[in-house]
Amino acid sequence: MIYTITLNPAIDRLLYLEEKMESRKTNRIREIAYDIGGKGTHAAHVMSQLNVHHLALGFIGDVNNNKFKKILKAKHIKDDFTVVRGQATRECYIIIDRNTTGTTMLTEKGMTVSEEDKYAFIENLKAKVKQDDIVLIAGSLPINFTLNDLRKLIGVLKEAGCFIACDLSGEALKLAVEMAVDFIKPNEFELNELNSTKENTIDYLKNLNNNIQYIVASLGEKGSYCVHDRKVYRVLPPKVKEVNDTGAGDCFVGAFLSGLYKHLSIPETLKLASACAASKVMHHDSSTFSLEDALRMKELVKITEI
Ligand code: TA6
Repeated sequence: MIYTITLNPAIDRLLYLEEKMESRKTNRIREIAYDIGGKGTHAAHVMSQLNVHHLALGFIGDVNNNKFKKILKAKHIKDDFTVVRGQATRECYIIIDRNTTGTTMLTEKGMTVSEEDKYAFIENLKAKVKQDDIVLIAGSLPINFTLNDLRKLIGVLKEAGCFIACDLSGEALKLAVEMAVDFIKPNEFELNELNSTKENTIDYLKNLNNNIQYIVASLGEKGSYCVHDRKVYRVLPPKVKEVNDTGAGDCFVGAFLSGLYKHLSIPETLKLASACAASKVMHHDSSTFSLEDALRMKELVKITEI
């Protein structure tokens, strides 16, 4: 089973503009749509498409529970979120213009979770997670969920003995590295922050691999590096027409963990993940990708060991 933990999920409000957004101008909205938001839920959607046994966990607010659950259902995501009373799941705004020169994301802070909410969430997790499971913690932390709470959460998973994957940033990512989780996916900016002594990137990743089994360093449309077993793989995605890159990294993580879960080889796992992410950027919303296209594009992904 793969559990995804999205501590601070969102409803993505997709704002399609007539033209490129500019300051000091009236930016007309052509169309509005909604999608599931939050990094773990996106990964869960990929797992559902790849027929991987999954369950989405985390916190959701009861104020707009129906709206959120409706989107989860449409995306075939099975869930057991801890419901936070009197709070609303945040909305994040994704701005997409007609000429698609990249999207702009505006994220709300999210809800406030109480000590009782955190307790209920941890107890639910303790009762579920077993040694053979993979658990992904992804995205930002809600208000009042501290680094100490994250330390406790990772500690509970360590005790269960499961595989721990983290798609986190900032101090939360540093903590995941310090606690030697099994998977991280820093982007270029996060990698620079981690590599504070500015060591050569490949050497730094190899050193990190002494404590962390799988590292994917994502470079956006330039692909990624993956380090596992002291081997470094350079991954070049197929060239596609990008319309919305939001959620592409989450899609990669969902497919990568699904590949591990299905015991695919590393090159096969990387091909699948890269092709799913490439398909994602060709779609307008934050989570949709075509499995059919991904399976076709898999063979166009270039992997070299360096
Ligand atoms: O990666 C895309 C996305 O999950 C969006 O759906 C959006 O809601 C946002 O990221 C949330 O990011 P955060 O880091 O605040 O959890």
